Amino acid sequence: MTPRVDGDRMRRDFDTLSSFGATPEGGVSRPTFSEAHLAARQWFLNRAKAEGLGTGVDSAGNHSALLHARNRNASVLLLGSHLDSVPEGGRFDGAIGVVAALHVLLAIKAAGIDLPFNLEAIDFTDEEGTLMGLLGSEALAGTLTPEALQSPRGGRDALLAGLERAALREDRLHEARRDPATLVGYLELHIEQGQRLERERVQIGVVTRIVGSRSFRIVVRGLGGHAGTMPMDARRDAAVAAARIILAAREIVVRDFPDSVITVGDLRLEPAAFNVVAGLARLSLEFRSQHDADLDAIESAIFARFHADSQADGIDLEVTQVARWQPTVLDPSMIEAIERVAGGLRLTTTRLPSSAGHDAQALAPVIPTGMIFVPSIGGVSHDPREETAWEDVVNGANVLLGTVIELSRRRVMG
Ligand code: HGY
Ligand code: MN
Ligand code: MN
Repeated sequence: MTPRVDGDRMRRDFDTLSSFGATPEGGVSRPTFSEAHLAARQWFLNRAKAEGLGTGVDSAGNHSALLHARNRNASVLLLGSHLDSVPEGGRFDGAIGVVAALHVLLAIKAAGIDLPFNLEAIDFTDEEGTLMGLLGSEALAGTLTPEALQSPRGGRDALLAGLERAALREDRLHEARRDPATLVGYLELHIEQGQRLERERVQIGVVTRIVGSRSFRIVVRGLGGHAGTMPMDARRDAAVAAARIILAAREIVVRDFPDSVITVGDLRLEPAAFNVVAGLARLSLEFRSQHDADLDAIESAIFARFHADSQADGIDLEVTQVARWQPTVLDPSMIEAIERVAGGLRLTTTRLPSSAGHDAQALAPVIPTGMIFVPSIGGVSHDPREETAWEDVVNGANVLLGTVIELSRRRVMG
Protein backbone atom coordinates (compact mmCIF):
# COMPACT_ATOMS: atom_id res chain seq x y z
CA MET A 1 0.00 0.00 0.00
CA THR A 2 1.58 3.33 -1.03
CA PRO A 3 1.98 5.50 2.05
CA ARG A 4 0.39 8.95 2.29
CA VAL A 5 1.58 12.09 4.05
CA ASP A 6 -0.16 12.99 7.32
CA GLY A 7 -2.01 16.10 6.14
CA ASP A 8 -2.98 17.24 9.65
CA ARG A 9 0.56 17.01 11.04
CA MET A 10 1.87 18.71 7.91
CA ARG A 11 -0.69 21.51 8.42
CA ARG A 12 0.45 22.02 12.02
CA ASP A 13 4.05 22.26 10.81
CA PHE A 14 3.05 24.67 8.04
CA ASP A 15 1.21 26.88 10.54
CA THR A 16 4.23 26.90 12.88
CA LEU A 17 6.49 27.77 9.95
CA SER A 18 4.09 30.57 8.93
CA SER A 19 4.59 32.15 12.35
CA PHE A 20 8.20 33.00 11.51
CA GLY A 21 8.07 36.47 9.98
CA ALA A 22 4.26 36.52 10.08
CA THR A 23 2.85 39.88 8.92
CA PRO A 24 -0.40 41.54 10.17
CA GLU A 25 -1.83 41.16 6.64
CA GLY A 26 -1.61 37.35 6.94
CA GLY A 27 1.54 36.72 4.92
CA VAL A 28 5.20 36.35 5.84
CA SER A 29 8.25 38.52 5.43
CA ARG A 30 11.39 36.31 5.56
CA PRO A 31 14.03 37.99 3.38
CA THR A 32 17.23 35.93 3.21
CA PHE A 33 19.15 35.82 6.48
CA SER A 34 16.66 38.04 8.25
CA GLU A 35 15.98 37.00 11.85
CA ALA A 36 12.70 35.41 10.77
CA HIS A 37 14.42 33.48 7.96
CA LEU A 38 17.21 32.20 10.22
CA ALA A 39 14.60 31.16 12.82
CA ALA A 40 12.52 29.32 10.21
CA ARG A 41 15.59 27.42 8.99
CA GLN A 42 16.55 26.46 12.55
CA TRP A 43 12.99 25.25 13.18
CA PHE A 44 13.26 23.02 10.09
CA LEU A 45 16.48 21.41 11.36
CA ASN A 46 15.09 20.97 14.89
CA ARG A 47 11.91 19.41 13.50
CA ALA A 48 13.96 16.93 11.45
CA LYS A 49 16.17 16.04 14.42
CA ALA A 50 13.12 15.53 16.64
CA GLU A 51 11.89 12.94 14.13
CA GLY A 52 15.19 11.07 14.12
CA LEU A 53 16.25 12.29 10.69
CA GLY A 54 19.79 13.28 9.85
CA THR A 55 20.45 16.99 9.26
CA GLY A 56 23.08 19.06 7.53
CA VAL A 57 24.01 22.57 6.42
CA ASP A 58 26.40 23.01 3.49
CA SER A 59 28.84 25.84 2.79
CA ALA A 60 26.17 27.79 0.88
CA GLY A 61 23.83 27.55 3.86
CA ASN A 62 21.49 25.03 2.23
CA HIS A 63 19.68 23.29 5.11
CA SER A 64 18.83 19.58 4.78
CA ALA A 65 16.92 16.80 6.49
CA LEU A 66 18.16 13.33 5.56
CA LEU A 67 16.60 9.87 5.44
CA HIS A 68 19.50 7.50 4.84
CA ALA A 69 19.23 4.37 2.72
CA ARG A 70 20.64 1.14 4.12
CA ASN A 71 23.66 1.85 1.91
CA ARG A 72 24.71 5.32 3.03
CA ASN A 73 26.94 5.68 -0.03
CA ALA A 74 23.95 5.37 -2.31
CA SER A 75 23.00 8.31 -4.56
CA VAL A 76 20.76 11.08 -3.26
CA LEU A 77 17.31 12.14 -4.45
CA LEU A 78 16.74 15.80 -3.54
CA LEU A 79 13.30 17.16 -2.66
CA GLY A 80 12.81 20.74 -1.62
CA SER A 81 12.30 24.41 -2.23
CA HIS A 82 13.04 27.56 -0.17
CA LEU A 83 12.09 29.10 3.18
CA ASP A 84 13.11 32.65 2.28
CA SER A 85 10.38 34.95 0.99
CA VAL A 86 10.03 38.25 -0.83
CA PRO A 87 9.44 41.20 1.50
CA GLU A 88 5.75 41.24 2.62
CA GLY A 89 5.14 38.00 0.72
CA GLY A 90 2.83 35.02 1.10
CA ARG A 91 2.98 31.96 3.39
CA PHE A 92 2.95 29.30 0.63
CA ASP A 93 5.68 30.29 -1.88
CA GLY A 94 8.61 27.94 -1.20
CA ALA A 95 7.37 26.92 2.24
CA ILE A 96 4.99 24.19 1.06
CA GLY A 97 7.81 22.61 -0.94
CA VAL A 98 10.07 22.35 2.10
CA VAL A 99 7.33 21.19 4.52
CA ALA A 100 6.00 18.65 2.01
CA ALA A 101 9.53 17.33 1.40
CA LEU A 102 10.02 16.88 5.15
CA HIS A 103 6.71 15.02 5.43
CA VAL A 104 7.57 12.77 2.49
CA LEU A 105 10.68 11.68 4.41
CA LEU A 106 8.54 11.13 7.54
CA ALA A 107 5.93 9.09 5.65
CA ILE A 108 8.57 6.85 4.09
CA LYS A 109 10.34 6.43 7.44
CA ALA A 110 7.04 5.57 9.18
CA ALA A 111 6.21 3.04 6.46
CA GLY A 112 9.63 1.42 6.92
CA ILE A 113 10.28 1.59 3.19
CA ASP A 114 13.92 0.95 2.29
CA LEU A 115 14.74 3.11 -0.73
CA PRO A 116 17.62 2.37 -3.10
CA PHE A 117 18.81 5.97 -2.60
CA ASN A 118 19.24 8.48 0.21
CA LEU A 119 16.38 10.98 0.43
CA GLU A 120 17.16 14.62 1.24
CA ALA A 121 14.68 17.40 1.97
CA ILE A 122 16.48 20.67 1.22
CA ASP A 123 15.79 24.34 1.93
CA PHE A 124 17.83 26.33 -0.59
CA THR A 125 19.48 29.61 0.36
CA ASP A 126 18.21 32.89 -1.12
CA GLU A 127 15.92 31.63 -3.87
CA GLU A 128 14.04 34.94 -4.03
CA GLY A 129 17.09 37.11 -4.64
CA THR A 130 17.06 39.44 -1.66
CA LEU A 131 20.83 38.95 -2.05
CA MET A 132 21.42 37.19 -5.37
CA GLY A 133 18.67 34.79 -6.37
CA LEU A 134 19.08 30.98 -6.63
CA LEU A 135 22.21 31.40 -4.52
CA GLY A 136 22.04 28.01 -2.75
CA SER A 137 20.74 25.98 -5.69
CA GLU A 138 23.34 27.41 -8.09
CA ALA A 139 26.08 26.72 -5.52
CA LEU A 140 24.90 23.09 -5.25
CA ALA A 141 24.69 22.82 -9.05
CA GLY A 142 28.20 24.27 -9.37
CA THR A 143 27.06 27.15 -11.60
CA LEU A 144 27.50 30.03 -9.12
CA THR A 145 30.18 32.30 -10.62
CA PRO A 146 32.55 34.82 -8.95
CA GLU A 147 31.30 37.39 -11.49
CA ALA A 148 27.70 36.92 -10.36
CA LEU A 149 28.81 37.40 -6.75
CA GLN A 150 30.46 40.72 -7.71
CA SER A 151 27.20 42.32 -8.94
CA PRO A 152 24.35 40.64 -7.05
CA ARG A 153 20.72 41.88 -7.28
CA GLY A 154 20.70 43.09 -3.69
CA GLY A 155 24.11 44.78 -3.92
CA ARG A 156 27.52 43.69 -2.66
CA ASP A 157 27.15 45.28 0.79
CA ALA A 158 23.89 43.44 1.49
CA LEU A 159 25.38 40.16 0.24
CA LEU A 160 28.48 40.44 2.44
CA ALA A 161 26.45 41.51 5.48
CA GLY A 162 24.00 38.66 4.92
CA LEU A 163 26.73 36.04 4.57
CA GLU A 164 28.29 37.31 7.77
CA ARG A 165 24.95 37.11 9.63
CA ALA A 166 24.61 33.50 8.51
CA ALA A 167 28.29 32.75 9.32
CA LEU A 168 28.97 31.83 5.69
CA ARG A 169 32.13 32.63 3.74
CA GLU A 170 31.99 33.90 0.18
CA ASP A 171 35.20 32.03 -0.70
CA ARG A 172 33.62 28.74 0.40
CA LEU A 173 30.18 29.00 -1.25
CA HIS A 174 31.43 26.98 -4.22
CA GLU A 175 32.27 24.03 -1.90
CA ALA A 176 28.51 23.30 -1.76
CA ARG A 177 28.77 21.84 -5.26
CA ARG A 178 27.58 18.21 -5.51
CA ASP A 179 28.91 15.82 -8.15
CA PRO A 180 25.86 15.21 -10.38
CA ALA A 181 26.89 11.54 -10.56
CA THR A 182 25.97 11.27 -6.86
CA LEU A 183 22.46 12.67 -7.40
CA VAL A 184 19.40 10.78 -8.66
CA GLY A 185 17.58 14.05 -9.40
CA TYR A 186 15.51 16.84 -7.89
CA LEU A 187 11.76 17.22 -7.33
CA GLU A 188 10.02 20.40 -6.18
CA LEU A 189 6.43 20.96 -5.08
CA HIS A 190 5.38 24.60 -5.48
CA ILE A 191 2.27 26.75 -5.78
CA GLU A 192 1.54 27.71 -9.39
CA GLN A 193 1.53 31.47 -8.61
CA GLY A 194 -0.70 31.91 -11.66
CA GLN A 195 -4.34 31.19 -12.46
CA ARG A 196 -4.22 28.39 -15.03
CA LEU A 197 -4.93 25.43 -12.73
CA GLU A 198 -7.74 27.23 -10.97
CA ARG A 199 -9.27 28.43 -14.25
CA GLU A 200 -9.12 24.94 -15.80
CA ARG A 201 -10.17 23.27 -12.49
CA VAL A 202 -7.10 21.01 -12.60
CA GLN A 203 -5.61 19.64 -9.37
CA ILE A 204 -1.97 19.04 -10.35
CA GLY A 205 0.27 21.02 -12.70
CA VAL A 206 3.16 19.10 -14.29
CA VAL A 207 5.79 21.70 -15.14
CA THR A 208 7.44 21.36 -18.55
CA ARG A 209 9.74 24.40 -18.56
CA ILE A 210 10.70 27.43 -16.45
CA VAL A 211 10.88 31.02 -17.62
CA GLY A 212 14.20 32.78 -18.20
CA SER A 213 14.81 36.27 -16.86
CA ARG A 214 17.33 39.11 -16.87
CA SER A 215 17.67 41.73 -14.13
CA PHE A 216 19.34 45.15 -14.30
CA ARG A 217 20.04 48.02 -11.95
CA ILE A 218 19.67 51.40 -13.70
CA VAL A 219 20.99 54.71 -12.30
CA VAL A 220 19.45 57.81 -13.94
CA ARG A 221 21.51 61.00 -13.51
CA GLY A 222 19.92 64.39 -14.34
CA LEU A 223 20.25 67.73 -12.63
CA GLY A 224 18.83 68.46 -9.19
CA GLY A 225 17.54 71.87 -8.19
CA HIS A 226 14.96 74.07 -6.54
CA ALA A 227 11.41 72.88 -7.14
CA GLY A 228 10.20 76.48 -7.16
CA THR A 229 12.80 78.42 -9.06
CA MET A 230 14.09 75.89 -11.64
CA PRO A 231 12.26 76.70 -14.93
CA MET A 232 10.46 73.69 -16.41
CA ASP A 233 12.39 73.95 -19.70
CA ALA A 234 15.73 73.98 -17.88
CA ARG A 235 15.12 70.80 -15.96
CA ARG A 236 16.88 67.46 -16.36
CA ASP A 237 14.51 65.79 -13.91
CA ALA A 238 15.61 62.24 -13.00
CA ALA A 239 12.06 61.39 -11.84
CA VAL A 240 10.66 62.25 -15.27
CA ALA A 241 13.42 60.29 -17.01
CA ALA A 242 12.71 57.28 -14.79
CA ALA A 243 9.01 57.53 -15.62
CA ARG A 244 9.83 57.59 -19.33
CA ILE A 245 11.93 54.44 -18.89
CA ILE A 246 9.11 52.61 -17.10
CA LEU A 247 6.50 53.61 -19.70
CA ALA A 248 8.79 52.82 -22.65
CA ALA A 249 9.63 49.38 -21.20
CA ARG A 250 5.95 48.52 -20.87
CA GLU A 251 5.05 49.92 -24.31
CA ILE A 252 7.76 47.89 -26.11
CA VAL A 253 7.04 44.57 -24.36
CA VAL A 254 3.24 44.80 -24.52
CA ARG A 255 3.38 45.78 -28.22
CA ASP A 256 6.22 43.59 -29.52
CA PHE A 257 6.63 40.70 -27.05
CA PRO A 258 3.12 39.77 -25.89
CA ASP A 259 4.30 36.48 -24.31
CA SER A 260 6.89 38.25 -22.18
CA VAL A 261 6.73 40.50 -19.13
CA ILE A 262 8.77 43.41 -17.82
CA THR A 263 8.75 44.98 -14.36
CA VAL A 264 10.23 47.90 -12.47
CA GLY A 265 9.63 46.84 -8.88
CA ASP A 266 11.96 49.22 -7.09
CA LEU A 267 12.28 52.97 -7.75
CA ARG A 268 14.13 55.45 -5.53
CA LEU A 269 14.66 59.18 -6.04
CA GLU A 270 17.43 61.26 -4.52
CA PRO A 271 17.42 63.42 -2.51
CA ALA A 272 13.71 62.55 -2.15
CA ALA A 273 12.21 65.80 -0.91
CA PHE A 274 9.03 67.70 -1.77
CA ASN A 275 10.83 70.85 -2.81
CA VAL A 276 13.83 69.40 -4.66
CA VAL A 277 13.92 68.35 -8.33
CA ALA A 278 15.36 64.81 -8.26
CA GLY A 279 18.87 64.75 -9.69
CA LEU A 280 19.16 60.98 -9.42
CA ALA A 281 16.86 57.95 -9.70
CA ARG A 282 17.69 54.28 -9.10
CA LEU A 283 15.52 51.58 -10.71
CA SER A 284 15.38 47.80 -10.69
CA LEU A 285 14.30 46.34 -14.04
CA GLU A 286 13.64 42.71 -14.89
CA PHE A 287 12.07 40.98 -17.89
CA ARG A 288 11.14 37.36 -18.56
CA SER A 289 10.42 35.07 -21.47
CA GLN A 290 10.31 31.36 -22.18
CA HIS A 291 12.68 31.93 -25.14
CA ASP A 292 16.27 33.18 -25.11
CA ALA A 293 15.85 34.87 -28.49
CA ASP A 294 13.05 37.00 -27.06
CA LEU A 295 15.18 37.92 -24.06
CA ASP A 296 17.95 39.06 -26.43
CA ALA A 297 15.48 41.03 -28.56
CA ILE A 298 13.86 42.70 -25.56
CA GLU A 299 17.24 43.63 -24.12
CA SER A 300 18.41 45.35 -27.29
CA ALA A 301 15.05 47.05 -28.00
CA ILE A 302 14.52 48.58 -24.57
CA PHE A 303 18.09 49.80 -24.01
CA ALA A 304 18.26 51.34 -27.49
CA ARG A 305 15.11 53.28 -26.61
CA PHE A 306 16.25 54.23 -23.08
CA HIS A 307 19.58 55.57 -24.35
CA ALA A 308 17.94 57.49 -27.21
CA ASP A 309 15.37 59.11 -24.90
CA SER A 310 17.94 59.93 -22.22
CA GLN A 311 20.36 61.46 -24.69
CA ALA A 312 17.58 63.70 -26.03
CA ASP A 313 16.86 64.83 -22.46
CA GLY A 314 20.47 65.34 -21.42
CA ILE A 315 20.18 62.47 -18.95
CA ASP A 316 23.04 60.08 -18.13
CA LEU A 317 22.26 56.36 -17.75
CA GLU A 318 24.32 53.75 -15.91
CA VAL A 319 23.11 50.17 -16.51
CA THR A 320 24.42 47.10 -14.62
CA GLN A 321 23.21 43.55 -15.25
CA VAL A 322 22.67 41.85 -11.88
CA ALA A 323 21.10 38.49 -12.76
CA ARG A 324 20.56 36.28 -15.80
CA TRP A 325 18.64 32.99 -15.68
CA GLN A 326 18.18 30.83 -18.78
CA PRO A 327 14.76 29.47 -19.82
CA THR A 328 14.96 25.83 -18.70
CA VAL A 329 13.29 22.62 -19.94
CA LEU A 330 12.49 19.99 -17.29
CA ASP A 331 13.21 16.27 -17.54
CA PRO A 332 10.77 14.23 -19.70
CA SER A 333 11.04 11.11 -17.53
CA MET A 334 10.30 13.15 -14.40
CA ILE A 335 7.31 14.73 -16.18
CA GLU A 336 6.04 11.30 -17.14
CA ALA A 337 6.57 9.88 -13.62
CA ILE A 338 4.71 12.78 -11.98
CA GLU A 339 1.83 12.42 -14.44
CA ARG A 340 1.63 8.66 -13.88
CA VAL A 341 1.59 9.05 -10.08
CA ALA A 342 -1.03 11.81 -10.13
CA GLY A 343 -3.19 9.74 -12.46
CA GLY A 344 -2.83 6.78 -10.11
CA LEU A 345 -4.13 9.01 -7.32
CA ARG A 346 -7.10 9.95 -9.54
CA LEU A 347 -5.98 13.57 -9.65
CA THR A 348 -6.49 15.66 -12.77
CA THR A 349 -3.29 16.98 -14.37
CA THR A 350 -2.16 19.37 -17.05
CA ARG A 351 1.30 20.19 -18.40
CA LEU A 352 2.26 23.84 -18.20
CA PRO A 353 5.26 26.19 -18.26
CA SER A 354 6.23 28.14 -15.15
CA SER A 355 6.24 31.94 -15.49
CA ALA A 356 7.91 32.15 -12.08
CA GLY A 357 11.54 31.30 -11.46
CA HIS A 358 12.49 28.40 -9.17
CA ASP A 359 15.45 26.55 -7.69
CA ALA A 360 14.52 23.78 -10.10
CA GLN A 361 15.87 25.89 -12.98
CA ALA A 362 19.30 25.93 -11.35
CA LEU A 363 19.36 22.14 -11.00
CA ALA A 364 17.68 21.12 -14.28
CA PRO A 365 20.86 21.71 -16.37
CA VAL A 366 22.85 19.22 -14.24
CA ILE A 367 20.42 16.55 -12.94
CA PRO A 368 16.96 15.14 -13.90
CA THR A 369 14.52 17.67 -12.43
CA GLY A 370 10.74 17.75 -12.09
CA MET A 371 8.22 20.21 -10.62
CA ILE A 372 4.71 19.70 -9.29
CA PHE A 373 2.32 22.66 -9.12
CA VAL A 374 -0.81 23.05 -7.03
CA PRO A 375 -3.42 25.77 -7.65
CA SER A 376 -3.03 29.34 -6.35
CA ILE A 377 -6.37 30.88 -5.42
CA GLY A 378 -6.94 33.82 -7.77
CA GLY A 379 -3.40 33.29 -9.08
CA VAL A 380 -2.16 35.58 -6.31
CA SER A 381 1.45 35.31 -5.10
CA HIS A 382 4.28 37.47 -3.73
CA ASP A 383 1.52 39.06 -1.67
CA PRO A 384 -0.01 38.41 1.78
CA ARG A 385 -3.23 37.33 0.01
CA GLU A 386 -1.39 34.27 -1.42
CA GLU A 387 -3.52 31.19 -0.67
CA THR A 388 -3.81 27.53 -1.67
CA ALA A 389 -6.48 25.12 -0.40
CA TRP A 390 -4.90 22.73 2.09
CA GLU A 391 -6.46 19.75 0.30
CA ASP A 392 -4.48 20.82 -2.80
CA VAL A 393 -1.26 21.04 -0.77
CA VAL A 394 -1.87 17.50 0.57
CA ASN A 395 -2.58 16.27 -3.00
CA GLY A 396 0.70 17.82 -4.14
CA ALA A 397 2.62 16.26 -1.25
CA ASN A 398 1.16 12.83 -2.02
CA VAL A 399 2.15 13.21 -5.67
CA LEU A 400 5.66 14.13 -4.49
CA LEU A 401 5.68 11.04 -2.21
CA GLY A 402 4.30 8.80 -4.92
CA THR A 403 6.90 10.04 -7.40
CA VAL A 404 9.70 9.17 -4.96
CA ILE A 405 8.27 5.64 -4.70
CA GLU A 406 7.92 5.46 -8.51
CA LEU A 407 11.55 6.57 -9.01
CA SER A 408 12.75 3.98 -6.50
CA ARG A 409 10.73 1.29 -8.31
CA ARG A 410 12.31 2.30 -11.63
CA ARG A 411 15.77 2.31 -10.08
CA VAL A 412 15.33 -1.19 -8.63
CA MET A 413 13.89 -2.46 -11.94
CA GLY A 414 16.95 -0.99 -13.67
O1 HGY B 1 10.85 35.70 -9.03
C1 HGY B 1 10.37 34.59 -9.11
O2 HGY B 1 9.75 34.26 -10.09
C2 HGY B 1 10.52 33.60 -7.98
O3 HGY B 1 9.44 33.75 -7.14
N1 HGY B 1 11.76 33.80 -7.27
MN1 MN C 1 9.24 30.17 -4.95
MN1 MN D 1 8.78 33.62 -5.12
